[in-house]
Amino acid sequence: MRKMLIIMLTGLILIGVVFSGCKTKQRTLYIFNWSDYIDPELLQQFEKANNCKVKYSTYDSNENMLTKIKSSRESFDVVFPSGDHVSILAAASMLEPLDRKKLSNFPNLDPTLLKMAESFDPGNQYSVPYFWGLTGLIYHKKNVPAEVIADSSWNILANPYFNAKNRVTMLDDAREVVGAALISKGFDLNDTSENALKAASEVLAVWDKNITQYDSDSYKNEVPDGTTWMAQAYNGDALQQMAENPELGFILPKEGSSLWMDNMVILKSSSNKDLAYKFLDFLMDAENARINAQYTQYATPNKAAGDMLDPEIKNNVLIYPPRSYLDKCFMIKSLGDKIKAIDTVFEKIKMF
Ligand code: SPD
Repeated sequence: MRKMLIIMLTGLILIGVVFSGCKTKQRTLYIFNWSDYIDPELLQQFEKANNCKVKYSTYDSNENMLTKIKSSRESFDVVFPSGDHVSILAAASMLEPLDRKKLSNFPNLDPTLLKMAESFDPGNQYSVPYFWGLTGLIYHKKNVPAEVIADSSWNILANPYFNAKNRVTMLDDAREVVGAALISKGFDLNDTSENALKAASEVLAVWDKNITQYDSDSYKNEVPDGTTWMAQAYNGDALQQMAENPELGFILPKEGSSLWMDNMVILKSSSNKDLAYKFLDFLMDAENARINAQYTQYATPNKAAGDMLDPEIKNNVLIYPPRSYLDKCFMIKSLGDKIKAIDTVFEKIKMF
């Protein structure tokens, strides 16, 4: 009898140990996002509130993100593709259809922007808008005289002032680079017709004489430190640098610009979907979205957060340009197989 009692007690103690271990065992959420695109304090808060670890990795282009999630042995739970890449990932059956019941903060999103997002994700089935933005030119006032900027055109990139200086960069992004050339010639950024791409190639051949490198990250350090004088840049990234350094300027070129929306998605292969849902919902919380928008300086699709933004963010025309400017901008669309024509133009320019 006594022996039986000891066996039962030992069993109970073992069960207790196993269960308390489970309770405290931390889950890990794998996030893959653009660089400089979240307030790091929010990640810490999320970890604390959910007793979990966040393993956070970054990328600098949709193309790199796609290659990595297809090839990496590490599996990611939450990724932040731009609209055209939401379409690409959904067509490849890589996305989890979102269960709105698990996203209590979804009503915080702006219905107008959700409607726009339907152009790449019909029914908002797989993605939740995260931030939207525009692409322009960042420069150092000490290195680029006001008269060079005055024209406020994409063609500043061809200005003889930059000849033989090796001080100008563009993004390593076919859609952005070829898109800027198309827009500068009055075409839609999504135009893949022969005459549009011929015109874009001619413009790029001229700009390229002044371009030192096509790179999507280095301008964030190199414009402030003077290595680069002017760079094609995402508006929020430029504004983050400008907040630290009043000698920097940024323009949205007068011809118009690319307009993009980045989104949160859960990968079908995620092994942590419940935690992934919690993360999406956490970032959609009005206060968290406000904090994040103020930190990143990108435009938030979260209406509840937008209403609470500091006036200097809300009224900044480089973040929220007037309707008259947005009408000249083009949303980057998924082009299916036609993307090859744009890639070819870009690769040829990079080869010279
Ligand atoms: N550092 C964040 C940059 C986000 C840019 N995303 C959109 C790219 C569209 N080409």
